[in-house]
Amino acid sequence: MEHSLVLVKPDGVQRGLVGEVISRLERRGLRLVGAKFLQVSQALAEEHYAVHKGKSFYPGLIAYIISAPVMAMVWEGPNAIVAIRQTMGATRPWEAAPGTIRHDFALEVGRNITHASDSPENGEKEAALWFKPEEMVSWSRDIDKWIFE
Ligand code: IDP
Ligand code: MG
Repeated sequence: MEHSLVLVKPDGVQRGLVGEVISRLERRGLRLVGAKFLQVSQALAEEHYAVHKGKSFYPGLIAYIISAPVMAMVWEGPNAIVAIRQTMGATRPWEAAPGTIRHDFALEVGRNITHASDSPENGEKEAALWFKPEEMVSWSRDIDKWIFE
């Protein structure tokens, strides 16, 4: 089962879209295993976005992610990485497919509502960066057999 770190970023929180994002992931069939609402520290922001260090948008990206609280979650499911990024839509909202979160709620790449891990390896890495093992819940749902083949 793959894991993905999902963030509702400061713009999504300020715009009241936490429930919308959670609702879409729930309806997709993904299973929530961890969640917390927090103000991101400079250190966590820099570690999370280390891969983008040196890029022109990096300073703005760090300022954006620490500017207000975020909703951080770990979701799991078969093919969770690809499925969740598909539900989020393309990074640049004007390239996101209709029906995706970034299409339906965003216009600018620097205000694109969500983060989702981009590979199974990064899903595990990011989940471990944001959550302690005891903050994640291993559970099964009664409807799992109707969603997981
Ligand atoms: P992703 O969030 O879809 O994985 P990445 O390429 O990993 O996209 O970029 C991380 C985040 O950095 C994006 O979600 C977006 O908020 C921001 N970002 C990426 N490219 C740009 C840009 O060209 N200008 C401003 N912000 C950007
Ligand atoms: Mg990324």
